[in-house]
Amino acid sequence: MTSPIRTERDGNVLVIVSDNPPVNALGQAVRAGLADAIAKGLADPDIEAMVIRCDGQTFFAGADITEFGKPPQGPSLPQVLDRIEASDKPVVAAIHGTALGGGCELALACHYRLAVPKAKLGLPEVKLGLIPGAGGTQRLPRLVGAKAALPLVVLGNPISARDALDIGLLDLLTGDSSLEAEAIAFARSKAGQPVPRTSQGTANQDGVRDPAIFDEFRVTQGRAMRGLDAPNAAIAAVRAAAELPFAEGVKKERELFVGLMTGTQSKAMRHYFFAERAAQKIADLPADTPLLPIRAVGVIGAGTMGGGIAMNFLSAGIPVILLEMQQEALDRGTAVMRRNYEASAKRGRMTMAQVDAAMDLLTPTLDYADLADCDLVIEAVYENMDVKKQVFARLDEVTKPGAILASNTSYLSIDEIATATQRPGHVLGLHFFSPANVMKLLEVVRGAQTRGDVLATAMKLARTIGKVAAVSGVCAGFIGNRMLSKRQEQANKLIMEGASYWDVDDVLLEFGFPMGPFQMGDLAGLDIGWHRDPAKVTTVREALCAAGRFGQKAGKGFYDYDSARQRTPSDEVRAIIADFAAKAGHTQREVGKDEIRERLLYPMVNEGAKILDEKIAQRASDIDVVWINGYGWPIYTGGPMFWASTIGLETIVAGLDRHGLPVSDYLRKCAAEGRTFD
Ligand code: 3H9
Repeated sequence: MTSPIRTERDGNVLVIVSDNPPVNALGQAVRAGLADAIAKGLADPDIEAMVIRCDGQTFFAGADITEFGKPPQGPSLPQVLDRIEASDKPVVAAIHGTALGGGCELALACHYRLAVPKAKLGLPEVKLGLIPGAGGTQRLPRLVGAKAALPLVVLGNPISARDALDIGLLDLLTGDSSLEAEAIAFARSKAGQPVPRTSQGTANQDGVRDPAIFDEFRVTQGRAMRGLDAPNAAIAAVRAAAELPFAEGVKKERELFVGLMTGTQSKAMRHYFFAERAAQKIADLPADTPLLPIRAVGVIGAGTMGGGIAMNFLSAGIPVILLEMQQEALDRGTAVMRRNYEASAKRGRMTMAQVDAAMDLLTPTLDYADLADCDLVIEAVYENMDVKKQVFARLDEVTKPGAILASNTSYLSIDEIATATQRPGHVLGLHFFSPANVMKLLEVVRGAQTRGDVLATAMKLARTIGKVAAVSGVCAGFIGNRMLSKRQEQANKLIMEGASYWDVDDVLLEFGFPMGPFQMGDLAGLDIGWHRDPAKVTTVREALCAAGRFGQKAGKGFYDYDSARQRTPSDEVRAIIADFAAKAGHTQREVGKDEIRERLLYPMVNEGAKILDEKIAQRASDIDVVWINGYGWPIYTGGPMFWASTIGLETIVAGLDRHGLPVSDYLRKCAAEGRTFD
């Protein structure tokens, strides 16, 4: 087998090149090749300096994640990096693309680091439930200081080459196309000089002088770290870099790394990493399916949803024609969009010039004829089949042949909507989640007649606008809301049987969701869809509306809210629920948190199993992708289907049976066979 590492000579400089597509992951063959190449450079008396660079789209994007959990094969990454750093001939990292995880650690072990301006550097291991395990937590603070290292190691977000230069992680930015030549010249200029070794750097002393920075960071980043093990371990590792000599700090890092690697959180998060990528692949669609050009997008409806959807495209530089029925609604919608952009600018997420550039791409209109040249039109109007059909019939008339027509419906049949057109092959669902400009998930709903190129184009487009897409077949509520309805059904039943609604919310919060169903109702507004007749009360929700308890915006809903929007359970609501339960003939009883958790979550797994069995989802991991990105399911449990397999499908079946809840044949069969879903 040929090695992915080759060497090229440029006078007295040895250029070590990795060619390991797609992302130059540091698998065993790469590590062995690097170790050999360094040894070769050291042994050759004519070589005075070395450059490490990569072919293809990126510098090393990290350790090879597919090797995790398998028996380790030497040389290990820490060993290779120690050999690089120990070289007394200067070694220069020449970075393009993304130097991530082990790739960034490799760069840290080199004596100098150069990068093209578009490069990104980072230690994203926490996103895999890990911390850097090849000396990164010890070398980085010694190079850039503990304060600058903390966000990189603990939050895992990559930074631009320019920011990396500013904090001292890079030595030099090169021209876009002269990286290799400049790296060689740089290496040559350092030949014969003593090499700076990052492990001997002293910038970490800021953490010694001001040890409070670690606790302060933990407090300010508490929300981002909630429920996760890795970020706390990452803080401990960076702190060790301030407090311990290098060799002992590395030992501490390894201890923490190994502990995380063998834990369930990292297993779940690695599952998610591959799940997100698998979700992009459509089993019966060749990877080279031709894509349709999307140069202009139409959006119907300038309400919260339509406006949010439009912003995704504007932000990606794609012109949008936004259609409304009334001028006033159109003006209101566009004003809200501008306000949202300006709020992002205030938070430093974009510049005012970018706000203007995005808004300049928007054409508001009241005239369907203006949609004639759109390549894609997304409808975000009222959830009513007759209304949707009218809109689609109209769109079919006004748009050019071959334009894709999409519905943002969250429940309705795409197949039925498609019957209103002469182009059912060009109709599909694009289900965005609210707020549509923020939430990551895009459920792409494939109708019975949706064409392959239309589907492939939608999947590609999702990436262009920064969404994580998952494909769903047609059924009421698709993957996400179909499972949500089972949870909501149980939540409503539980409070009738005597569970307190705050316990229901708290169980989900404790599980790791950002909020529970009753908090969610309060946030969204309990009066959404309310008939507005206080005399007509048939549900708890209607009773709350009749009592003026519309949710957070009214200062009261299920909960009472103070001026800081802190919630307290309400006696009035407690009485309303008890009254309803009595009328419905329920004797209320104490319901423990275990029962609540099982009854909320197990029926979701059962519904997920049915969704798989009916082939509405292509694979179990797609369901995990939907729930993690669309509904706040905690990523560190891997999503509902992965979580179910970690606690055991037989446990789920036994729980459902115990609570007298339905169990699908498919779930029972999987459990009986002792297997997992995938
Ligand atoms: C680490 O380094 C631990 C060390 O500290 C300690 C060690 C001792 N390994 O994302 P894409 C595959 S932990 C194996 O679609 P993009 C990916 O599955 C690692 N495979 O491309 C996909 O395969 P397929 C820290 C990997 O252009 C294909 O490459 N590093 C790895 O949108 C293309 O990926 C990270 O966490 C890997 N490390 O984005 C970085 N990376 O085609 C993880 C990717 O079969 N990677 N693959 O589906 C990324 O963030 C993105 O892949 C990257 C490219 C930004 C690089």
